[in-house]
Amino acid sequence: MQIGIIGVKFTGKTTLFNVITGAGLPTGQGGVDPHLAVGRVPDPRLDRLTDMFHPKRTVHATVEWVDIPGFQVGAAADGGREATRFLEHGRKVDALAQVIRCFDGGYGAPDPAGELETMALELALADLQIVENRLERLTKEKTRMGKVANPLEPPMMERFRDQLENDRPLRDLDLNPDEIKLSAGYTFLTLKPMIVVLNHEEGAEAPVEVVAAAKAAGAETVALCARVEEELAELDPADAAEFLADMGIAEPALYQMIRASYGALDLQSFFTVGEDECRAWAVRKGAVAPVAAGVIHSDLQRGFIRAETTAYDDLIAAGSMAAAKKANKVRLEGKGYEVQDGDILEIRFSV
Ligand SMILES: Nc1nc2c(ncn2[C@@H]2O[C@H](COP(=O)(O)OP(=O)(O)OP(=O)(O)O)[C@@H](O)[C@H]2O)c(=O)[nH]1
Ligand SMILES: [Mg+2]
Repeated sequence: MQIGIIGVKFTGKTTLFNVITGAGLPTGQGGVDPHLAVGRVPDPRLDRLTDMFHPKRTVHATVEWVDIPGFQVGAAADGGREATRFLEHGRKVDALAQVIRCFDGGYGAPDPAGELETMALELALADLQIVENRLERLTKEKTRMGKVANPLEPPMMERFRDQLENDRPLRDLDLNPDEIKLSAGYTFLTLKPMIVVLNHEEGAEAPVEVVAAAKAAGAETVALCARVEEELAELDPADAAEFLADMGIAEPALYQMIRASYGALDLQSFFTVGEDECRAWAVRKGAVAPVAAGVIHSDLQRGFIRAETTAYDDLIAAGSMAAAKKANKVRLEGKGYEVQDGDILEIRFSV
């Protein structure tokens, strides 16, 4: 699962990408190639479990991030190639995180509302192009064959066209399961989950009207200061904790961005615990226990018998696994069990 970081040039995309992944790319100089790196998903619950079990190692869930080169507003000077390039990379990812510059930083007066609007327009135009091409082909198909292969498709595409022409993203439409399946093959950009990251100056706040506009377009929003996040990441954990305590905040704002992205990918975490390892694993929301077992190892899915399951809150309330068992908080779940966020699983299997 991949999250693409997109946006206008010089908004702090690479700065954030570096903090999330530790990639150490140079900032402030753009570039034309996308970069991919893995980032850990911070989770205070995993820290709690580590305190409880004192394992030899703690392993976080991860997702992949793609730092997509920024595009220049009015990219016509470049024959539009720059805009096209960024759209191509954007199509390949599962969710988009748009970084918006709310700081000056020597790049001129920020225009967060403008950036949000420009991006929405670029994405919608790209989708509209696909929809119009498809409608044209469907018309030809109808003329030639007397009918189209899938009668659901023309009305769906017409609905998509209306939506995009009204400057609304496709993610805003209520699609039925058939339409979801049908539209999946087209990699529509405005159908992808979107997180809007308002990158502001230290101590400043995100402009409320931009937050509202992003939310109205079905995006989640996170406000942070990439510079501060960068400094925080460089501190050792004790100093970072003190810094956060001084500011009166529980965790870096970046964590919210990562978790919002994780949620946008429709992922949740379950845990495995023990003396050797405490680990968070990413699995799709709604996944059944054998699928979760398969994330750990394919043998565990193949030979799945039962999942010994404890809710995270129950374990914490009980204080130890033994106490949770005594309190009847450890359940045996079968193949049809839908794993819940925070479940602690021990898979029983036989191959
Ligand atoms: N003042 C200030 N500067 C920042 C902040 N975040 C990033 N910058 C600076 O802005 C410049 C551009 O940052 P990058 O992270 O390279 O921006 P980018 O979005 O990756 O740029 P492109 O890849 O060219 O599109 C760098 O010099 C950063 O140090 C911030 O929160 N405040
Ligand atoms: Mg960059």
